[in-house]
Amino acid sequence: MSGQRTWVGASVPRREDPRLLTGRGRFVDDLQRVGALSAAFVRSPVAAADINAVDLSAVTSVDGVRAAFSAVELGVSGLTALLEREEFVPTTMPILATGRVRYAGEPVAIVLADDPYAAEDGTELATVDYAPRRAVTSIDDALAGNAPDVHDELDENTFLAVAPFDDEVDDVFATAECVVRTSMSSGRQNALPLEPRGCLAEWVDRDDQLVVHISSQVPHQVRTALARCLGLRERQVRVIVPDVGGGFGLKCVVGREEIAVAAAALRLRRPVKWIEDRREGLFASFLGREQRYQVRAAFDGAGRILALDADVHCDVGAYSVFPFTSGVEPLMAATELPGVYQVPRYRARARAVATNKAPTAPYRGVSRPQIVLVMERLKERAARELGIDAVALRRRNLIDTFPYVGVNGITYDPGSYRESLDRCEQRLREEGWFELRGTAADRLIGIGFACFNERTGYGTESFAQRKMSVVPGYDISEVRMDPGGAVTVVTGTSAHGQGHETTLAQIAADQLGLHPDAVQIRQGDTDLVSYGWGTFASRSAAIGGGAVRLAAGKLAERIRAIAAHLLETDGTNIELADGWCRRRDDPASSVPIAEVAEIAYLRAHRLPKDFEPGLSAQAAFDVLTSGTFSNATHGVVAELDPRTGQTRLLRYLVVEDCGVVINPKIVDGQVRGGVAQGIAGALYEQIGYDADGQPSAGSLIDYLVPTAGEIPEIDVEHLETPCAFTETGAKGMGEGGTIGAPAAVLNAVNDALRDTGVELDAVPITPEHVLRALEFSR
Ligand code: MCN
Repeated sequence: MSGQRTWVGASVPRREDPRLLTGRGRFVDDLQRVGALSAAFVRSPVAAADINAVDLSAVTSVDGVRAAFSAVELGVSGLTALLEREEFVPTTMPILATGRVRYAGEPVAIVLADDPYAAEDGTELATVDYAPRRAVTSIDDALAGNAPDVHDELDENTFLAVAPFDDEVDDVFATAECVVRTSMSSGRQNALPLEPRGCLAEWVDRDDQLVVHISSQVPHQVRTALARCLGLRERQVRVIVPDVGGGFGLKCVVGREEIAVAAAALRLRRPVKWIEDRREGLFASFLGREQRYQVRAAFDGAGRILALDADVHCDVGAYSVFPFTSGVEPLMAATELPGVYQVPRYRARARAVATNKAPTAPYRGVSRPQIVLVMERLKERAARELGIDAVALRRRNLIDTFPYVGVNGITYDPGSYRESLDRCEQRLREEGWFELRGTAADRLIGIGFACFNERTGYGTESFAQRKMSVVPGYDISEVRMDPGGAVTVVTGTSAHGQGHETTLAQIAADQLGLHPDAVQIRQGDTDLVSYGWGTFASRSAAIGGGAVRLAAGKLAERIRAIAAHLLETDGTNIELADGWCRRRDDPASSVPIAEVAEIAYLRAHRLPKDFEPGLSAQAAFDVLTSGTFSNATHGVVAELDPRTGQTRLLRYLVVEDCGVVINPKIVDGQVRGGVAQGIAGALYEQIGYDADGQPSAGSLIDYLVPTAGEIPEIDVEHLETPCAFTETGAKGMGEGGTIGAPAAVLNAVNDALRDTGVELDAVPITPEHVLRALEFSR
């Protein structure tokens, strides 16, 4: 890539990969401290019970165990996540369960020992006297008249019930030519990052600080929560995020275990480390996705949608998580259901329902995989009833003039909704899949499409509408150049697999006329930047990238001013490129950027008069609109095996548009990873619960994570509609793959089953579901 002058748009190889692929990454568990203790948790074996007594006296008899604390002994208050809405009922998630447990796996006590094995042995000697209660294990269970309360404060086990759009739609349904209904459900999933949760907490006297290394997506939010729970000033807490092996939303909320570990470290004045094991990570961390939709849609005879009426129930588990709360899934679902389609009239009701299961976090895509599933099934069903081609029916309904103000009040910025569908269909046609579908009578082959958008770059205004008590949105970056001309970019975003060390360096390099190798990204440390919101909601390219570009632009101005002084011209006449400052009117008149940097620090007497020494600049960036929407169409060809019921995906095509692509290779990787997670939800992964609330998945033998063997090659094509109001023209895209895949796969499976008269309306689609459908048709 030598000779290249602009870096945004280039497939620069990921700079983080050499260290990660050769075992030189540094994750929390790689960190060692002299005298550190290991933590393990005594967890509730039952889903619902009163705690009569916790006796930890035998625990300390285990060789190597140094201490054990119940909630009372640890004495730390819980986390209360708030939505400032009348419809929201605040509840508290205690750090360790007090008086009552609400899900199997809930932490009741913490054991500290010389090593993790002794700590785990210690947990087995804890005696907890549980008085079991009847567990609430499903949405129906929770809403039944005689249901036990998961929290005393809740009415009908409901954390939040909203009806944000309440159009009078009944008259439309009464007269519409075609009304279709769907009742969709999706299984409970675990985001399952390769690296489980973990932290190392220690008190550092010299800095008067609690230092917590943690596997997290949101270091500053963890700092805020730790300071609040432990009664410290925010300055007294430093949260550092080393390399992270994935988060997928599970690590963008604050875990109670990490707070308990920090409290123990404070109490014992010794470093304490906790690394979650796979078993507790599977069912006792944060889960997601268990939702049910009852939706009807009215269409005219030409297949145009007239009205949408939705009832959404999200099983959010036992607690509201900090800071996003249990409201995040229902609010997202109700607000964004219309998606890429023009919906003139809309009514929605949505609830966050409490059950005796581990709480949910905003898992990649947050409700959008489900709402796309719903909309795309409605389209297929209406097409079938009206005898219209389903792709043509989609085209008739897609938003086609921009900006478009939806019935939900959201302003959709320009995208390539129509073009991505056209291109996706065209390619599958040209490849001959439609003929194969039509003629292969002995093979069950189906084709499925899903059109969707992904709202990204949520700024302060969008989050404020949710009415969270802490409001994410903007981000901050500082760019510094050292006396040798090398650049450090500090950012409030916090990558955990997305490759920001590469892409943010590309953005800064372009502003400064440098090679990206001259730019080092520093992130994930609350002492580096005053506040930052971390990485979630596909915000980092759009918002974090905006702050980096602005800060690098300010720094470039300073460099230009010094160079102009040295070259006896004014700043506007100076161009920064290839590591040089050149006069535009006389390119032979130039000075290396490195020399400017040296002067800024080491020979400041050569600076312009009254010029502040040093080279650094800071900027914040925010998006003050509804956000920016990337979009895509997924096209899938599926084949069902009539003997085993297995679904095999023969072809997977993504035509996507995320505005200006900063790094095509990284975007492709993000799309492919996302699609794999979407296929996992469509065909394989689910945590079930028995009537007592015991989770079915205790290991990866029961929780079916697809391997490379089950994931087809994923072909990605890019369209590019630049965003008008992000600094880089980029829209976010980190969740899109996951959002489109379940709907595209379900549509393909239903298409393959088209002659059976059976339609599947739940994910995951198991071989049993497929066999039952085939059985039904015989
Ligand atoms: N990018 C780009 N051009 C664009 C848009 C994005 O080159 N037009 C690049 C970005 O610079 C960044 C990556 O693509 O390197 C993703 O960018 P973005 O869409 O801004 O998303 P975030 O970086 O904010 O990542 C969050 C998103 C979410 S919400 C989840 S969940 C998720 C995901 O990203 N979890 C992940 N991708 C993941 N990837 C990995 N490996 N691990 C996770 O836990």
